[in-house]
Amino acid sequence: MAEAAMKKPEAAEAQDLTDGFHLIIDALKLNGLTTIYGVPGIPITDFGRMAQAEGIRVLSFRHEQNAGYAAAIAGFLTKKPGICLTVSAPGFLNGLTALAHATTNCFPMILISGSSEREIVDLQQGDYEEMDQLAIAKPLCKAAYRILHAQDIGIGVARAIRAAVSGRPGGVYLDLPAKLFGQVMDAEKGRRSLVKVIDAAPAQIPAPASVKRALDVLKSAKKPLIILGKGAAYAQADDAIKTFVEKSGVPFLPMSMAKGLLPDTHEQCASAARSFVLPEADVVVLLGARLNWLLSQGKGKTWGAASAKAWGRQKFVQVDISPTEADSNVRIDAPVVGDLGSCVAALLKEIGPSFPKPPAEWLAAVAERKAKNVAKMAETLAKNPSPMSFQSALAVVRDIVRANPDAMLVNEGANALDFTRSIVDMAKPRRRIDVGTWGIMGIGMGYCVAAAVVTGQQVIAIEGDSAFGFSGMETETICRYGLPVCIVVMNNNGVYRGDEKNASGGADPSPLVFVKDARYEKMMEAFGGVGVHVRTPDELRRAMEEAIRTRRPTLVNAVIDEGGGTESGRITNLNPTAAKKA
Ligand code: ADP
Ligand code: TPW
Ligand code: MG
Repeated sequence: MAEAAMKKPEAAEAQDLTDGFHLIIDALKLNGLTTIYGVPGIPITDFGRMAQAEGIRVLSFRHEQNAGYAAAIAGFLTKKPGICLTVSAPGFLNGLTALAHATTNCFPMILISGSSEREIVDLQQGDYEEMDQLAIAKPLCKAAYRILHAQDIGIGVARAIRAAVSGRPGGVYLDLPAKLFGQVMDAEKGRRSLVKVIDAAPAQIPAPASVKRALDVLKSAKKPLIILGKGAAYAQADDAIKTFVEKSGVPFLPMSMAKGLLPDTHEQCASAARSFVLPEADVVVLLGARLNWLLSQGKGKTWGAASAKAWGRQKFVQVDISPTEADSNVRIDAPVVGDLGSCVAALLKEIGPSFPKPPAEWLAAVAERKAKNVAKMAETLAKNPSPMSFQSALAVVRDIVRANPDAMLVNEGANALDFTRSIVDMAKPRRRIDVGTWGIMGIGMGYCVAAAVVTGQQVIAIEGDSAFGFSGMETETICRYGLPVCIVVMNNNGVYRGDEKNASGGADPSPLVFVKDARYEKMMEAFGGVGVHVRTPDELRRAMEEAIRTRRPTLVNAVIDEGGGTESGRITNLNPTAAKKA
């Protein structure tokens, strides 16, 4: 782009004009949205350049999906919508998976996409990258808007921000046709048309009666349990949540991205006794967690019921910002609707000093089960098999994370995910980010970039070798921006395991296995980062410590026993079974 184009149009100097490009940039900056994750191209190339020139951090990715995942998790970490910027049609579609992911996970995000000429698109006359993007985005996000006129940019951006962060957060699509960018208007009028959003996510105070009802239900419990979900992590009400859990004395179970809200080593943490407390509990308090598949829909054997569809005996208290979440799967005896911070504050106000602690027998039973399982795990972790097992490698990661409690932990894969979640303790809130509600593969490198950019902290990514492959090209992005990311590829030669054979006896490998002994570390070396190939826990420890000491982009290719994993990790049961095996 010519130098001159970086400035406002020449005529603008004389007449003080502005244009669509600058109004969008100004609208974002006015609302504190100063980072964009995207991929350039028609019609947003100049927009990206100008945004960078105007002080916005513009991070370019190698694929829009990864930029989108970065924006989604930036939304989770900051409570502000993460911004993803894409080109029309194919770029938009590449970003759309991430927008849907953000919506499903209740993360605030705005996908801003350039689009082609409306009049040509609408008559289907075959424009460059023609697609009715607004219509396609609508069912996959919380709200979708299009801005046609420069004077509407202020309002359009404000609407997108409010839709993303208010109530239950989610993904918003903002469609910007190519023609909008060049539209010119009087600069002063333009300035006045911009909107600084006031109180984008207003506090939602729960009804006092609902708070009282919740505490009455909790008081009646003989075996209470608190489940912390990522909605509680998102709320950034860490102190209030900790105080509530500790005052109540109730054992708690963190969902994976709520790990660290209270330390996993907290004496009330019941993670190591999960399969005991879920069926045994009689009252369960859900704080920002849905009774979806991750909690067996609140019913079935997991909850001590006789059959898969039957309800257990539990009573549920559910604290959630969404008024329609309650009763989605089983009866909720005490719904408390509001933002988590306000709800927990209200619960704390009511709870008083004389609130009864849970019966000692319950606490003792949980503690006993915990101790038994922890001892069993310690035995496994102490082994040093060759090749490394997931457990012997993750024992190292556990130590490194313990020594670096502020580091961000990104995690995806199947066995690589499940073992990490159960072995690696988190000490602080919002340090663990993972596959989320869909169990999606591919979030890895996008999350690494955003985590490093948003927090400035060291990032450690524990990646299945398959999982890593979905976004592996972004190692270049990590090197380009010099981010302190240490990726550990748990290399077991395939999806779930690497020892499977082609059942037909043919020459093709099984659909689940990859090239044997692939040297993933060379990908990082290709872009100037550090690559290390490790076969033992000691080598892994040294490589990770060095990565953290130097803060250099590092990929550690950790050779793991290719027969050590199980199908789908912990969720083997979700695979349909054939009457006749292949
Ligand atoms: P997890 O996967 O950790 O169990 P879910 O994503 O299933 O968590 O549930 C998160 C829940 O948190 C959603 O129902 C969402 O409406 C809720 N939530 C999100 N933000 C807030 C908030 N600020 N206050 C209260 N609830 C929230
Ligand atoms: C977008 C299905 C779930 S887990 C997984 C796949 C392909 C990879 C497991 O292998 P990996 O881990 O990462 O090597 P490990 O340790 O067990 O060997 N496409 C998307 N999302 C999902 N969840 C899948 C496919 C899947
Ligand atoms: Mg694998």
